[in-house]
Amino acid sequence: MNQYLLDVLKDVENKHAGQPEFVQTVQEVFKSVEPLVDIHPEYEKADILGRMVEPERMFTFRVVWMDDNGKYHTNRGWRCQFNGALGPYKGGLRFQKNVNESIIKFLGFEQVYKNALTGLPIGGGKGGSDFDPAGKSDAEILRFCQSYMTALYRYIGPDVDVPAGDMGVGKREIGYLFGQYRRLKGVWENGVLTGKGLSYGGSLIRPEATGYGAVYYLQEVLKHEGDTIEGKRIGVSGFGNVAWGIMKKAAQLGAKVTYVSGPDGYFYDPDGVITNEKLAFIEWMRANDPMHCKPYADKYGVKFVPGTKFWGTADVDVYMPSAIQNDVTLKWAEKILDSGVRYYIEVANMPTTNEALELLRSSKKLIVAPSKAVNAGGVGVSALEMSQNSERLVWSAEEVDSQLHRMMINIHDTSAKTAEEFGLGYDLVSGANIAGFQKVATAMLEQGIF
Ligand code: 2IT
Repeated sequence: MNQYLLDVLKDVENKHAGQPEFVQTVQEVFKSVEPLVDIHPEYEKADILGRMVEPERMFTFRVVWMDDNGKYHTNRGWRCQFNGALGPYKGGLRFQKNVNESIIKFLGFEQVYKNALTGLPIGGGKGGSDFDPAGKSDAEILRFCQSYMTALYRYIGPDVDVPAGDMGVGKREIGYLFGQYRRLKGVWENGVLTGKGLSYGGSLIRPEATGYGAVYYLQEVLKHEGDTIEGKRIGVSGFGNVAWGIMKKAAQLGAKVTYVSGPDGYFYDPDGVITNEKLAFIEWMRANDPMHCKPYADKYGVKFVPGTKFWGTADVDVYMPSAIQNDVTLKWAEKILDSGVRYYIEVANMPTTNEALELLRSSKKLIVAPSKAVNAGGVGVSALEMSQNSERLVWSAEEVDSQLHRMMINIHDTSAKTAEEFGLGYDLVSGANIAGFQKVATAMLEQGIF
């Protein structure tokens, strides 16, 4: 391995031994970019790799909120402003009880290269809290969001750092966060957050963007293989916002999601989650019972299998892990390989462990597409929301959707072309990592040392 790269990697492994998710993503990206680092000795001189693994700025803050009984609670908030070479820091907020520094940093690191791939002027950042939204009343969510923004508002802004949603943060939370930002600043700066409601600067298609983008990307992969999306059966893990967007777009294009898993097990709907009624029920489950997908099976009289995942056993054409990091471990990857499925399209951020990913990629038996390319449509449309806010105009759904579609075609083609240039064949994982990394590295070099 390239000695410089190895040294930086060793340093990260030693320094951050207690941050497994962060170390995992650095290992994955660094392994891919080795051929790029080999031909760019100036990276070592400017210590580009050393800089890439050190956030420009990262901070924690106390978030105190009062529950409905008048009791106080203290949570921890984070914001990681990882890399601003391409634009204002941009990335979501995750509210989930197991969030920690490692998870925020892994998400921030991924975000840097993902955002570069969109082709839009956004740097990478991420934030969140170990606050558990499960079972909280609306008033409790409101008070938490207000406290969170009170701690954060000084450090963000439309040209500084633009948070959005991630797990546990949707339109409601963004609304409460924005209301508090506006109250504290006393200015109209709606470009400070994305994923807003439509009445105050949100973008049409933003809720659907991540899922729609993932399906557009899948279409390009299929095209490359001389295949089409019509009739394809898809298995997704998760039934959150991203999975919902996949179900909707797949249905529009004549494909169908037939397997869906949740924390409680999975269901199999041979007709697919394709009708408006079923899609609305998925939205209802996400809002009201996010730990269980069994209610769908009960309502529509389809098969439910408790306590397990369907990887490798589902009779589908495409797997799209869309739930959470490290969903697919080595054991599941072995089953996926044995099943003979042709397409493994990552959607959630880092849904595959490194050893599972290595097994799937090296087998050459299936096409593996990486999440930082596949799910980039979400943040891509966030950047389009920022554009609309800057020009104080509202674009039509058709306009946003067509820009999203073009963006996804471009991300796929850039990744494929980059891999080709490096003699790697149709390697979408390396292609995305190298293309994203190179763009950020070039901007850092041209901006000098700081
Ligand atoms: O992981 C992601 O790309 C997101 N949660 C979306 C971030 C954004 O700024 O829209």
